[in-house]
Amino acid sequence: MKHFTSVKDIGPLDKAIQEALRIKKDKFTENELGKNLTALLIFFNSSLRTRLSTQKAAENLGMHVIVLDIQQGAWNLETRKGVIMDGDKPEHLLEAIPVMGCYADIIGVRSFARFESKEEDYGEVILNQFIQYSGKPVISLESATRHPLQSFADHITIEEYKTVEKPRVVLTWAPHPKALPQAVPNSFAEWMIAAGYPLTITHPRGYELDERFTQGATITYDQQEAFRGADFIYAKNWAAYRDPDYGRILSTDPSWMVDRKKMELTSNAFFMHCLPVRRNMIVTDEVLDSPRSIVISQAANREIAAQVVLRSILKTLQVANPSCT
Ligand code: AN0
Ligand code: CP
Repeated sequence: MKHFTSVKDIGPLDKAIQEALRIKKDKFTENELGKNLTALLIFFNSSLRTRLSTQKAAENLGMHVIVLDIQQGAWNLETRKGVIMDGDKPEHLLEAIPVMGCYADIIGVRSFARFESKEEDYGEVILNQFIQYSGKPVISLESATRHPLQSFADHITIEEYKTVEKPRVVLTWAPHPKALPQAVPNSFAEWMIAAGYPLTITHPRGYELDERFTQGATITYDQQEAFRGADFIYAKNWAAYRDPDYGRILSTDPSWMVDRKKMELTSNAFFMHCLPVRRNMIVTDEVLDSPRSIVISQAANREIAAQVVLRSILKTLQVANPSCT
């Protein structure tokens, strides 16, 4: 694997899952693979799970890790090309990226959708500049349109908890006070469809996702109908995708919150969320605290997902440079 930005980069999914389950049994069998190599994790946005789990995974493989928060201590970075830099941003990504590339063997980047321009967000302008100018393998730590490490961890978690070969998975929109990106639902939909699970997506009118991610899913505006017979309920808020409402909040209707009554419509489904989750907005305390909630297992599997990805890239580096140990 050269870069990891979507499900397409992971290869056959059954093999990736087997690899994940093997690593989960013993995380330290390859703790020399990344010796003398450095993972640089760059955050344009906040993170708890991604920073900790990716750092842990890299350390399990013997790598050094540097974490850089762009908002805290680094120069404020200009990202637009061709502008006169007379504002509050003293450095351009065009220099910063190759400089960061000098200090790293693998670069992880978190850069959310900014909702300033749909073209910029869905063109993955920031992530692609890292791929183009760093000269190093790049891992998405959640980009504008996808969160593949999260989706991979979600897939591992479903494999661990499922009781039927092809579980019925439901992705439901739920209310939130802030406009959130579509990266998690896009990525989850794309990954579940690639895994061959029957996927239903339910949301209020106006919250349709980009069809490039949802082709093959059943889409319904009737949340209760969607929940009937489900094996896994995955809740997430996202802002509108379609024009002219891109990036806007169209609804905060509390009747979309996941509660016990809705969970009772399911086939005793497990409850999933990528976290961080707003209690009693997205989901009631009762559901989140119930034994069917597997959100902590999802978070735990972030370490495993990151380790599978880092390991695969390290193996490629070994081939490219046989002197690596
Ligand atoms: C982010 C999002 O919705 O994309 C990160 C989720 C992993 N969530 C928030 O900003 C609350
Ligand atoms: N799920 C997830 O990516 O969490 P963080 O934003 O805390 O990294």
